[in-house]
Amino acid sequence: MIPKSHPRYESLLLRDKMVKASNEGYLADSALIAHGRGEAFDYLIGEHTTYPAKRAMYVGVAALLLSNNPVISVNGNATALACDEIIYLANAINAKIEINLFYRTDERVKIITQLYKDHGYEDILGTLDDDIEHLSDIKNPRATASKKGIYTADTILIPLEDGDRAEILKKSGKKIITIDLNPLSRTSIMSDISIMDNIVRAVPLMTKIAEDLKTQDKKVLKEMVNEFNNEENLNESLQQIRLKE
Ligand code: PTJ
Repeated sequence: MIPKSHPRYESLLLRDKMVKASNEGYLADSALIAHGRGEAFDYLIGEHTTYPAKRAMYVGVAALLLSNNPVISVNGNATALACDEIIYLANAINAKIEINLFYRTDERVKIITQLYKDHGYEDILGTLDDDIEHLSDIKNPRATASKKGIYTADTILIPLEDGDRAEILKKSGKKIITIDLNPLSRTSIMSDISIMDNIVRAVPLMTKIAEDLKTQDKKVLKEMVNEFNNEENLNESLQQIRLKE
């Protein structure tokens, strides 16, 4: 039990969630290392949502609201940290949720499928009995996607995604939005819209933004997406780290 008065309370709570998920058997072996990398970047930006991250969230939500078949891709880490919040966001933007594991095993897929169902989300894709295809005919385990989900999606939100997979998605012509605390990662650089923030802060805020943007004229949303420059926004995100030196 972590006392609320602990100066690192929030961060320790997230560690606890990760350890619990690890014990439940649905995290990748390297999940805690990936989490640690995220923690380090979060520390450097002061563990708060920066202005460029917020701007990218608005544009990302606009792009998701404009798309015909939006999908939120979830892995072990994203599920451990924000399962309920991801379900709320999916409902708010009318997106599907697909299990998409870098280190895919039947056992992990089974546990994560059950977890989403236990949390009230029945229509989870990427399960063991789903119709799985290969993106752009790339016969590589990294290129698998559900026929109803990522395979036919036009816009995909990929929190905490590995670079190989982001590259394959990008090459297959999808619009990619990532949530990644590392603005230097291949995923952040390759994505169309990169949100440099912690998933636990970003997803709830994106749900609020969705409620706000839902009633906006589509023309306004299109302008927001067209005017956004990811490279510039990432450079601004990087400066948020330097400001802390
Ligand atoms: O569940 P699986 O098999 O799909 O595997 C998941 C991991 C995360 C282990 C896998 O995708 C992986 O190895 O990813 P990487 O290449 O380590 O990339 C993860 C990125 O997420 C890194 O750039 C981290 O900085 C970032 N990250 C970690 N924790 C958070 C985060 N970004 C936002 N919020 C976090 N809490």
